[in-house]
Amino acid sequence: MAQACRCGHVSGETRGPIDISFFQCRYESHYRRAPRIQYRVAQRDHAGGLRLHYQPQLRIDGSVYGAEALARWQDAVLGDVPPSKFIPLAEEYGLIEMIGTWSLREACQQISAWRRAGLHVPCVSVNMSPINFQNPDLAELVRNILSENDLAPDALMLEVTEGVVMCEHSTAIETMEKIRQSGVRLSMDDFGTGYSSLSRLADLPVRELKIDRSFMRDIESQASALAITRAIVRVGQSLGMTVVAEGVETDGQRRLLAELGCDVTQGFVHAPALSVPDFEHWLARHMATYGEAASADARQMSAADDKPTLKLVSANPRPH
Ligand SMILES: [Ca+2]
Repeated sequence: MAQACRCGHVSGETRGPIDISFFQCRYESHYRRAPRIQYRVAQRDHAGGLRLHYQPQLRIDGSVYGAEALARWQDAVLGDVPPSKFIPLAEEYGLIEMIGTWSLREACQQISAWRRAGLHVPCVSVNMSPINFQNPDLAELVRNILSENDLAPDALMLEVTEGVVMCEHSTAIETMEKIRQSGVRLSMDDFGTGYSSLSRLADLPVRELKIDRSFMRDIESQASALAITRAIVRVGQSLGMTVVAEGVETDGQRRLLAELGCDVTQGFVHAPALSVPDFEHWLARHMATYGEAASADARQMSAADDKPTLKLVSANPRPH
């Protein structure tokens, strides 16, 4: 059975289009009706296959911090296949490293295209598999992709999960260190549900901490969820990391996270993961609204500044 499951093949390099075909295993009940699962990892204008969608990440003041690139599989026969179904399957068939590399290249091409069009997305986060970090040449690959797209290293963030560092002296840690040295930042994804120790976290070259979405659900109603979230924010702050909360759905959750000192929020409260055209529309709308709000704030501050400052200066002249 295991042999039968490894009948996939990969043709071509990560620069698409790439056709990947593999046969359904009989025990995969999700796809029982499909005699063969076939998907194509293709360039953006190719029919079907993988696409990246982008979910906005906003700082607490409403300015754009970046976006997370999330893979979507739109299959000609099966329709939209959610990542919860195709990622475990891709892991099983040994395709997950290729999806990470493809996402990296696709995201960089997209950032570059946005910048050429005058849309500034400060940073895009790409989800990488622990398997990607077993590749000692990953740092060089990242450098080459950035250079091909004329991007500085701070345009990119690589998200890793706690599983990447299960072995103390693994290739993964050396790869992470090489990536840090190149100036590309690393983010610890889904933090709070795995088993990595805090001392290990402190040793890792990670600049961002993402609080697992599971804590958001109950943050307003359960003292334990709030306490864990507060603790994670403190850990991140103490280690000088940017703390990002994902899965934020309500304004109440967003306000609570702001009070806790969380730096960035991501979730339905702002927008779901959006296709490229939808993300561009969202960004244009947000920039217009945020720009207006920021100008109004500036006008208010300047009006408030004028009177009290003049009074203060005249009432309390300070010695030089
Ligand atoms: Ca992620």
